Amino acid sequence: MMLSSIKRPVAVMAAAALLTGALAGCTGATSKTPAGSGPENTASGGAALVAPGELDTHLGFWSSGPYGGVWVVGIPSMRILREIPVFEQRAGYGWGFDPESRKMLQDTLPDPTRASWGDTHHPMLSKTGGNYDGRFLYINDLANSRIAKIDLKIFKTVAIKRIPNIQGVHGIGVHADTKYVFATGEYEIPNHLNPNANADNKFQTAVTVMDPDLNVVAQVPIEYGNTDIMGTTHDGRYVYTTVYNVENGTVMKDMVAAEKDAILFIDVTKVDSALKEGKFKEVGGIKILDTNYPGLKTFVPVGKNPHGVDPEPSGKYIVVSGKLSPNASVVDIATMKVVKEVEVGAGPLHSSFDNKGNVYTGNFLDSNVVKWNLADALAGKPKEEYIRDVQPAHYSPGHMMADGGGTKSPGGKWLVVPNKFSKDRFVNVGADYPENQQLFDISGDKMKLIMDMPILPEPHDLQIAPAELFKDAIQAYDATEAAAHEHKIEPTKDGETRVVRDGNKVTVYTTAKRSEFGFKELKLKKGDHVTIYVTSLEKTKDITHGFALPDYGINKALNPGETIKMEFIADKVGTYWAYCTWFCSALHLEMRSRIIIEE
Ligand code: K7E
Ligand code: CUA
Ligand code: CA
Repeated sequence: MMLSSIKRPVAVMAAAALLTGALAGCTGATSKTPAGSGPENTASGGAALVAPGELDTHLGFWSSGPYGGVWVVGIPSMRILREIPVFEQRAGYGWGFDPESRKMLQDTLPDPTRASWGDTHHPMLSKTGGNYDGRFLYINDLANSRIAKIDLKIFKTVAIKRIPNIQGVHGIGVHADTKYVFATGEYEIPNHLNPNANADNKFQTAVTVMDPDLNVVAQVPIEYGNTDIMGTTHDGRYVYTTVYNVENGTVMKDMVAAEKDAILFIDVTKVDSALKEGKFKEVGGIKILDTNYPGLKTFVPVGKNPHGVDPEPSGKYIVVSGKLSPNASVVDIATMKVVKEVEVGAGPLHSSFDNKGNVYTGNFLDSNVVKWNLADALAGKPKEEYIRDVQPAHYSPGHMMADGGGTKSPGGKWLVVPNKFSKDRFVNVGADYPENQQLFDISGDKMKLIMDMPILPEPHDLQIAPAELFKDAIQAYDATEAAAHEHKIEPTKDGETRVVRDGNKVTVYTTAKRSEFGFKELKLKKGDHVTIYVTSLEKTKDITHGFALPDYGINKALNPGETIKMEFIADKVGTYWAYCTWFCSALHLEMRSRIIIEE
């Protein structure tokens, strides 16, 4: 092995070289290296390489489809850095095993006794002035009509809400200054809103307006059979959504019957004034806006069954992907009219943007990415001119996302294409194929494929922002702060374990450090209601402990300085070991304490 010539992880090199094919032959200078390429030979002239010990320049936040959470991926290495569990239990982080997160999951299910799962489609970063501000990430759960908020200071889910009066939260939108978060309802529920709320009683779904903490501010009833993908304008004025079922069909044949469907614009300033003027009825505590309020809703006819709606950086236009037509429709926001039908290929689903006026549209049927110039297309130039490049995708892309793609200021460097199929791109692992996501360098005239990366089903959609934006994310909690603020308890000092008994209510305040818990043995009585607070005394970053009491369904990761809270009812007599679940030192296995429950 010519190790000296290898400046990046071997697997990555090999993958890139095999898959791009072209890489190996670029210079031919290192033909004996199996990967065939040093950094200088990559499509991007080396900038794509992230050698061991080097850090990624961007972070991507992936929705994971029916995996129910968020993956955080380094770009350009495409290394998975962590998962943020959202709608499903995750033992690794102890998500859904402590009372707080379990409550968040179960209280938002139609039936709290069922296992919680989610179908996450659209992660949306919070914004200030139409650009990502790195504070929060919002994500939908199509399956259980939920939406969640992730705090990017701690990379954890901090709120999950179930949205009333709709079925299937699909598209979500974040206001340009994160004043509101919006959500669509994918599936119709005829007359689901209280008949008294609206005279004509024909509403099928609603667009929901929430505050940044996901409390419902208002709902706008929609008379058509769905609201689908969502976006917001960079000036904060409008939220808009595709409506592919103006037919109110209940079977596919009927949903594609009409020649035209629509984009619905909702004027956010009219939401505010309608609320102010009391133009709403309260139904079950939710303010249902007067749907006839002047200027609140505008339906713009577009080609049948539209899908993606993406705002280009200047803020003037929205690019609507045709799905059934070979066109992307350009909608002028000021006039709310389709000003151009741009032929892009078969089955366009979503588009993203660079900082040079180009649009990247993914065609599901053609299985490619088409780079086209918006100004040239608007000027009516021929297809050969406005289309700047076409690259195959492997295979059949859905979403695509460039860095900063949905904002006023795209970066113009990276494009990630999450594909729906991988077919022959990876070694056979049975009937379930991995999905394939691809990284393109889009900084040059032509898109350059940098990497294929297999991933679990499924990489649905993502947001990409500079890693710099998250530099203030905490690496260790302040133990005193965390105990006092998160749980409102007195912080527990080293060497101290307090057991406070009040009848059969027992509260234990204890600690964790390498490699022992503060208590060596805990004696409880059968029937005790036990609350245990564990404060990590660690100050060193990356030293995580865990606290698991499997017989009582308890398992939670404990970051440096963090305080966690666990509850259980000691209903089984016996001896049970609480143990540390994160490998923390050579004596990690010794990090366990006995809990004895007596009659
Ligand atoms: Cu984002 Cu797939 Cu939910 Cu388009 S939808 S692909
Ligand atoms: Cu603490 Cu392992
Ligand atoms: Ca339709």
